[in-house]
Amino acid sequence: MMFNKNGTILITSLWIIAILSILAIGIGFRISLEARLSKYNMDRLKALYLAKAGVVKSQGLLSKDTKPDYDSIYECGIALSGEDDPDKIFMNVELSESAEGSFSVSYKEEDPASPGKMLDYPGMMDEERKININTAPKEALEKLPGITDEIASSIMDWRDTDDALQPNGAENSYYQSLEHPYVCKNGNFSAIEELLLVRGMDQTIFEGIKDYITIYGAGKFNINTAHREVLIAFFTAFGGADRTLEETVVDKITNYRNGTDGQKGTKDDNIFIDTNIESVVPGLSANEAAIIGNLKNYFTIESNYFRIESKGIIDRPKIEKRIVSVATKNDGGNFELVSYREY
Ligand SMILES: [Ca+2]
Ligand SMILES: [Ca+2]
Repeated sequence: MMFNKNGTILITSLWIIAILSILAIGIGFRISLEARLSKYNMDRLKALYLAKAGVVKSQGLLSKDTKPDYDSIYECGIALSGEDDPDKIFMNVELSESAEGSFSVSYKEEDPASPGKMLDYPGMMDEERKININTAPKEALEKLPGITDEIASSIMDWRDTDDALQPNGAENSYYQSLEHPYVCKNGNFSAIEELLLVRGMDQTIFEGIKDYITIYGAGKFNINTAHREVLIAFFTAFGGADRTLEETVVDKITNYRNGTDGQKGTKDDNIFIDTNIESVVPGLSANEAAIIGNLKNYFTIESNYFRIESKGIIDRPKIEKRIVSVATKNDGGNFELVSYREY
């Protein structure tokens, strides 16, 4: 009887040990999962703060710019001297020797030499290389790819404060008559995506122009940085009557800007340091110089709004956080953010 009783106790004990072991393994697995999850969350947080470091560094460089009178694609918002190089200043920056990650401030733009191919440009992007949809005259807006007279007029009605229709425009009466009615803004665009609310605009047209438009800036484009599409829009709107001639002028300007290597945004780029560019651009005919003269009210050589696209990267495992922000000078002379988004 004793033997049988002991046997029962043994079997019961074995069962208890087995059940406890299964529980222990389960708890152990859960703890390691939580540890891994919290490392992932920590790394994401570190990546975000690395990206923030990129924004803060860029803001600091903007505030220290010793050449604020003009900005180019290569020296965008910063002053370079000697062996300074935007690549070293902005790319793969580590905060310490033992850093587990880095940040990079750069933006992607199409390579003008091979359409469709995107290049990564180190540093900040000025907003004055684009057309400001809050201030641009209708004549320039309607020269953008895909923008009809009707859309350009509707943009004007969207942003003007009155309810008076432009010819071919659209005011509140139109937007209220839609199946899902909404109010005409009668004020400035708060984001470029707001264009999609304007009569006639659609996603396809928007995709075609989104890289050339902005809501920032005093209204003038920067002749040192402006996209070819922006130059073409203004030159064909105000240059004269001869489209071929205007395209030739634009090519002569961008060729001169690109410098001897023919690449935009490189060290040998030529910079316009005043608006009398017709006396600097080589090979202009009298007619072509006159076209530039007609444009004088629409361009400048400096920029005041800078887009900072900063990526924080943790190396292993690879985790990336991105911040897109826009900075401009405040009354105290420092650059503050007017837009900020984390991705
Ligand atoms: Ca209006
Ligand atoms: Ca160049």
